[in-house]
Amino acid sequence: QRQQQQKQNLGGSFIHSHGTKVFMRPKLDDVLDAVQQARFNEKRWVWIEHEQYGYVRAHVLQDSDGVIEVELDSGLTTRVESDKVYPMNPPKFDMVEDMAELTYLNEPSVIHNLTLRYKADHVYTYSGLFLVAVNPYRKLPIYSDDSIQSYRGRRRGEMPPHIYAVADQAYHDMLQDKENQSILITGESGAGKTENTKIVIQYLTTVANTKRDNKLEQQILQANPILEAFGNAQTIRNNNSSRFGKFIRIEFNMQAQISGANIEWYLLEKSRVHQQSPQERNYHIFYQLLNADESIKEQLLLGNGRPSDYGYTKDSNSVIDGVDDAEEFKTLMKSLDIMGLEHKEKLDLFRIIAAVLHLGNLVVTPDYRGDRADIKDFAAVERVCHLLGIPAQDFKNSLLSPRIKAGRDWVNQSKSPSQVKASLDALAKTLYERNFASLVERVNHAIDGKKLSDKMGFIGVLDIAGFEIFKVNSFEQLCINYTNEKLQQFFNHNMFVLEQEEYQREKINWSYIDFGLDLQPTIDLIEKTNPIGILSCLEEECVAPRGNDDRFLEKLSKIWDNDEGDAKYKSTRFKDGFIVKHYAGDVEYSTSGWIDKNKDPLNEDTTRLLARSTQRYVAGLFEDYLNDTSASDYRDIKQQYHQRGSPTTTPSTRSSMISSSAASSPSSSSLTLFKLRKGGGSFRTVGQRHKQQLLSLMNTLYMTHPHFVRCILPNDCKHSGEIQTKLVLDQLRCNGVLEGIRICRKGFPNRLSFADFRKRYEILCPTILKPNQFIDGRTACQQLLDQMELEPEKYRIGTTKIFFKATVLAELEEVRDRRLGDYITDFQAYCRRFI
Ligand code: AD9
Ligand code: MG
Repeated sequence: QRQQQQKQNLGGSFIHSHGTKVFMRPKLDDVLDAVQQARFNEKRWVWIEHEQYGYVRAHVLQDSDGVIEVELDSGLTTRVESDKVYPMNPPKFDMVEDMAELTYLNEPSVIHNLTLRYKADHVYTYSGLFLVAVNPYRKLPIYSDDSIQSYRGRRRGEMPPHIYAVADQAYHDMLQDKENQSILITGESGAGKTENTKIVIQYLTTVANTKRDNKLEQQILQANPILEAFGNAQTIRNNNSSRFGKFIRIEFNMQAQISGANIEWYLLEKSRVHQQSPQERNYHIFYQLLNADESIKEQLLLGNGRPSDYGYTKDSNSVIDGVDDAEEFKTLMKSLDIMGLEHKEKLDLFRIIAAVLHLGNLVVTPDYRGDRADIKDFAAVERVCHLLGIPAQDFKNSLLSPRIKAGRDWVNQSKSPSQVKASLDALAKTLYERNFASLVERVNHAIDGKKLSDKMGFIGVLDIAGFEIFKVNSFEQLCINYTNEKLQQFFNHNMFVLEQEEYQREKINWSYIDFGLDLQPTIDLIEKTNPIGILSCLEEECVAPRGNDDRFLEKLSKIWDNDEGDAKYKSTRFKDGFIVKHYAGDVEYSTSGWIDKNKDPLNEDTTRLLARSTQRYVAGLFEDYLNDTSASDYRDIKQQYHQRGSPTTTPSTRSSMISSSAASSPSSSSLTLFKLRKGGGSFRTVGQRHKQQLLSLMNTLYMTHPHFVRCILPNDCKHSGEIQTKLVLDQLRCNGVLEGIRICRKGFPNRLSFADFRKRYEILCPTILKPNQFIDGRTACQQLLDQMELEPEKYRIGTTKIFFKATVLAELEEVRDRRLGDYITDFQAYCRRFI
């Protein structure tokens, strides 16, 4: 069927080696298609917008003065404005594998094609430079070993679109160009990013297997169930939703075998540890551990506890349909074994999980005076402290009346019950995140491979949440949307800027297109330091005495809210937040709680205890607090601001900053800024850490040859076979696919050097180029192209290369293959004469 498609794209004919067109003997399918085409030609078919279905088919009855009268398939006639009517592609384009080939490239045609393909279980479709992957929501028989083998070393277009084809292309490009590769997989929650990431890794570990010893490959594959146990959770949209982003780098040696791997993680959703929305769950590991063997549970003081017995799990779903947490725990243990973790190491990981569960069960009540907090059940405190290896009474004191430095003196500050509860939750979140960080570090240690000198390069796979627009958007959404803005800019940079630079270098006839997708102003608004952008402004407010959410917002709108038409910032109607114009749409952010979210305040008295824990693992998690004073945190951050030359808060002494912040808000008295473990040593807030990590990711990506995969959620009910048009269109707009197709078709995406072109396609015109005759490359290629009767708009000849419009090379390849086939047949016939 695919071949037929290509034939049809050539208008049913082929260009023969001598440049003449030859018609094939018609087959039944071709005849049927011709009939279908003839029927299509009888009327002028169009798509029109529809409230419920997005778009519906219709044909034009009358067209006058900008208003068109159409008849729908249902027989209904209606009048529509001409700009709401979209031309339909002829039926031969149905199910086309690369949407860049569509004659009419409009939204209804794209969605029509994706829907047809999806219903026929073709979940992968190319779209110019993207691979679009629609979640099938069922197991398809396209991921077998045989399937992997059939994609090995094959050209794009030779096999149906597949994530294997992308993985193979990356592998091939790495070997051929000796260049690092990246595969960027984005999409909404539940769209299939993580599944496709796993499939890429499955492919690479299969094709680049060392055979002798596949322990490393096994470990790389097992990293995933481990990360999923600790980093994934059931959400309304996805029963196995990744609550963090990741970049997995697979390293290769000069023999093209896997020599190691590395995982980088981003933005773990910590708030889930202490609160979940209805119908969602906490991280899988909590439920898995509570379904573990009794012996492990005994050691962790969990007895025969169930999810309903613990504060942090009792309000969530205790089971997921079709998932057996006990089995999952066994799988996790096996994966940890393969990773080489010893019993003690495993127990330490679970120790933190159990401690978090116990922390959630500490009941904070008012003491006899009514305003101060108390924890009556000392045995419960002892359980937490036994697991964490810290003295129970000191821990209790650190929670109820932490020692803080006010000026030169240390004083004890009493806390209210809600403040203590908040610091317990904060501690649970930090314990969980640090445990996760340590786990990834441990996994990296196992899969790091030997530091070989014969490194060929790496293929990095990025699995990160796509653009988010919710009813209420907060700091977390800003971080993820900022990430996507940068990734989209990366795409634009690659596809448009580099592309056009190359055209210029090659002096081909091309007028520069302003694609109107300059994302820099929005990125500046978020990350700039002068004028101070959103993240830096937040940072300043976090360091400032009496810094708070309102003042942050006020400052921000003073700088950025202006009446300029192209402004990317706007205040909200009720002045309770701001609106950012992202490339994917306007997003309204509510700024309540941002200072706390960014500072991630921790009770410092407690962290100092933890840093001195008798449990080495626990002490290791908090070692950065060992010789800590909050004052140095403040000083560090202030210094960073001075160095960057951005506006700072009014200079004040260290002690006054501490005492005034102590007086201002309950949590900031015991405030400690989040610090990156073993990550360069400097102290950072959540925003700063993310900005830094993103910078490093972008630097890595800019040094790679990227491949883009866009995952699409077909419907919001996890059904296979059902496409909700509007939902899908929204995603195609947000993820740049629609814009990408438009731009790809305008340019000349395929290119070959004169020498390569001549070598490869000389066979098509053997009569022109005589073996020993000198013709310069450009002239030779021009002659070849003239002989092929290729229409001039399909290519451009540069100074060293020829550029082709999408699909042209595919046509030439097919003709070449056929020509080669003819030669072989002739040669065989010739040989037979001698037998
Ligand atoms: V999230 O942002 O982490 O919440 P993802 O990662 O985009 O999300 P995920 O890969 O976890 O989504 O896919 C969601 C579910 O869809 C999976 O658990 C599978 O049940 C289902 N899925 C996704 N892709 C495939 C596939 N290629 N084949 C079969 C799939 N099922
Ligand atoms: Mg995921």
